[in-house]
Amino acid sequence: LEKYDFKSIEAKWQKAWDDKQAFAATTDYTKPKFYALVEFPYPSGAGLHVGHPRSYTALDIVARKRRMQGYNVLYPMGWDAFGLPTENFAIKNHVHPAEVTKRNVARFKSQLKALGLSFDWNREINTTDPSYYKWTQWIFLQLFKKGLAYKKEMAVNWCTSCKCVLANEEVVNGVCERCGSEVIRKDKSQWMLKITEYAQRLIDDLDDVDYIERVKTQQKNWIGRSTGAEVDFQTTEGDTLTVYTTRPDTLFGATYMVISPEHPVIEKWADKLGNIDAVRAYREEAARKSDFERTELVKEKTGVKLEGVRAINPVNNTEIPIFVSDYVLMSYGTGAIMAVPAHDDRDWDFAKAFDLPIIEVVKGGNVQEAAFTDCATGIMVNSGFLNGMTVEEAKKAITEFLTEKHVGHAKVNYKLRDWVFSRQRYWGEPIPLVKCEKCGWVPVPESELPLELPNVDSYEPTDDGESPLAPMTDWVNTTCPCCGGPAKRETDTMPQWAGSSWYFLRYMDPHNDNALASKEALEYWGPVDWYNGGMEHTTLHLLYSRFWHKFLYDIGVVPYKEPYEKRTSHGMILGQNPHNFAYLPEEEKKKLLEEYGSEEAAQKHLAEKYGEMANHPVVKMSKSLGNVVNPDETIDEYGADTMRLYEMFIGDFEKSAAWSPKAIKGCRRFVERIWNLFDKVQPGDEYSEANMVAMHRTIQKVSEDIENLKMNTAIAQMMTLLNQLTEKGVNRAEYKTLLALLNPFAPHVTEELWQMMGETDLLSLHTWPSFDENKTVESSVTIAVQVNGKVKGTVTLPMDCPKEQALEIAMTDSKIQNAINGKNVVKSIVVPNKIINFVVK
Ligand code: ANZ
Ligand code: ZN
Repeated sequence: LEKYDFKSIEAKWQKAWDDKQAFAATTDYTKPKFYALVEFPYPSGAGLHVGHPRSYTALDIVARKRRMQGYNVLYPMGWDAFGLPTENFAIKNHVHPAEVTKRNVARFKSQLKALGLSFDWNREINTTDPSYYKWTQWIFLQLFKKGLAYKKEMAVNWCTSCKCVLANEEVVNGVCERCGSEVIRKDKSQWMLKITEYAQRLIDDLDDVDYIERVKTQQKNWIGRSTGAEVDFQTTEGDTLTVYTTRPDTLFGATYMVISPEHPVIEKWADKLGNIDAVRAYREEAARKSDFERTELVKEKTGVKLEGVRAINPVNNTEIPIFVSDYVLMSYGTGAIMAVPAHDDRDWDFAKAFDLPIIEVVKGGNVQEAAFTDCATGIMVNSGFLNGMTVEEAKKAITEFLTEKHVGHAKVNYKLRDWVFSRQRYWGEPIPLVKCEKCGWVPVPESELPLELPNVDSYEPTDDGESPLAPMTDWVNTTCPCCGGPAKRETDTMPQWAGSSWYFLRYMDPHNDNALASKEALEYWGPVDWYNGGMEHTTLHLLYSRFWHKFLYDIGVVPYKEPYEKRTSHGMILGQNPHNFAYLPEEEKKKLLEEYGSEEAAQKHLAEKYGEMANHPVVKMSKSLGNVVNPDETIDEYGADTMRLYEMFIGDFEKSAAWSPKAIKGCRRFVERIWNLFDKVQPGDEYSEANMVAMHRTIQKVSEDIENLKMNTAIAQMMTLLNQLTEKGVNRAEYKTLLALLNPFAPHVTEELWQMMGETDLLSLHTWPSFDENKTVESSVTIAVQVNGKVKGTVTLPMDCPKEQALEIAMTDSKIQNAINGKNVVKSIVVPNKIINFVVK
């Protein structure tokens, strides 16, 4: 046997698969299909991260298994390549973003190929390709034509450094998700997509798909459906102010009202307010804060009372003061609330700060000490006709009362906001609309799509926040497709999320010029059977793409309501923290122990030196910590098969796990032991009696574990089998089955050994091994038989043999008969599958 030379083996089989088009999905639409999908990467300048292959390898294993099971498998890959980092790199280095993208894609592609992933590269797509974004633009135009894209002047999140509008989801803890700079509010006219129109269906249809539970929960919480009532409050000015409340039952406890600083009624009442200047000043201050800051629970409550106007509580006609405060957002509900300090934390804080009355309306707490919010099962008090009712009863009764009196009605609200769909940046899909003075916004004719991005000299956004396309007057000035008059092109581009909102459809028919995909392809391949991706996309990409897909379903483009049948999610791969005691070099550890006496004291010192983060043994990989693992180096040193095995063996798939340079060596030894076993293989076309159960059990376990993404326990089972075959001997049938089971995990070395066994077909396309449930357990067991506590012989019984039968068989054994020797059996004890004891006198 030659030495295991992974480099030549891996190169050889990657080429063979390519040459034979082994992983190309066919257009034979009569075969059963399987569509496996992983999130296509953003081709960043950093290249592949060791986190990427975790998801890609897991579904590669599923895809490979399905091929071996006879399915027509689609497992595609592409590039989500528009976006800020590329553009920022282009600005800094004066290269065209398209050029940067090309380089990054080439690097990513060679890295993915080196991993032996069974992607169908014939179907590679790139969102920045005009032949691709032609259809992204086409979908946008359909949304526009159905009234689901609209332009709106609104306060948006503005990143002071990127000079760019950000979606709410791109603002994390008040700073820009990408660059960490401060985010402020700014009024801008934006294209918006009405995802809110689909809010209820996006919740309801989760019942029809097989997503892991935490994905469903996160989507539901993000959409944030709440039920309550809208209540009209008369004011002493004559205007009514409508509030949204989830607790109409607490109406008798409303002791003041709060409106958002942006509420339009303020300017309407400007002349009548005694303190309009103070109110305006407060509004300006609020404008500088993000929604996150404004609604933070712990924040000190601020506000201004409107002088000269009061509201009237419709249940008891009491006059209550109206405040302006930034904790009420204009973008939710009606932008006005009835404040019930006894039962709401923020209202309670505010009431304490402004010395306002707190009236208990649900019994059970001490509302002068703290808001009693956990009161769903309480009984109403101080509430007129609601007294004595439960909260649930009171909600119903008050809503009926308000409806009858025409001062309110039941109302459902959603937290979900419409999707801010324009960016003032260059590297994105141009929005295919023109503005005509006479006709308004007019779509670019579909025959003129794609509307290509023009070349510009500078990609930098302008200081006033306009897109870099805005100064390109040649391109901007055009004629109206409607009336032929002068018109201007929209210069904003689409956000990064656009291209990924439908990419899974394009893979089904990637070269189609006449449609985003043919009806037959959509019908056959859809929906995606299994989609794996990161939890961080749950409320962004995953929700956006469900929305687009539902829209495409509504206009008859796709035949299914939901894009993905099944969704799973992987945990992150983390790095070891070089500032944590556990991962210091040994001499360093020794030195610190001597100096500080104990490990705890040494760790305390490390935390003082490097900050609190030093206390976490595993952390996100980062350049600054120097713990980034380079996949190229790992493949170079150990080979792709070992890398793949390690990525799967690292821990439970859905949990985060730390990369360990030591543990990867164990996977490499496993591959070498499989290799070395080749020399020991004996002839034999059937499993030997000695290995029968182990073989069937392993096939069963590996088959089932793959379906549950329990790749680590599948590998452990194959390791156990390898031990047994090494010990008890291995024949040809057994070795071949082991190679087939291992093939999806370590495809190169198993192809090579398969060929060395004299097989001529590709193992990757060979049949997946089958098992017999009955043979997965030992069928018989040999146990000791005692007479009066002394072992007198053994019997072989069927597994789990019933007691009566076990005794009968034991009694027929001549040694036992001799031992009993005609005496009386006074008692017989059977411990199933273990031992039999006869007590005789
Ligand atoms: C009275 C009340 C009493 C409330 C009580 C709560 C508890 P969710 O569940 O998130 O929908 N609210 C309404 N509009 C708001 C806005 N624009 N900005 C800030 N807060 C607003 O929350 C709805 C509750 O949040 C509403 O019910 C309202 O306060 C507040 F014991 O009304 B509640
Ligand atoms: Zn016109």
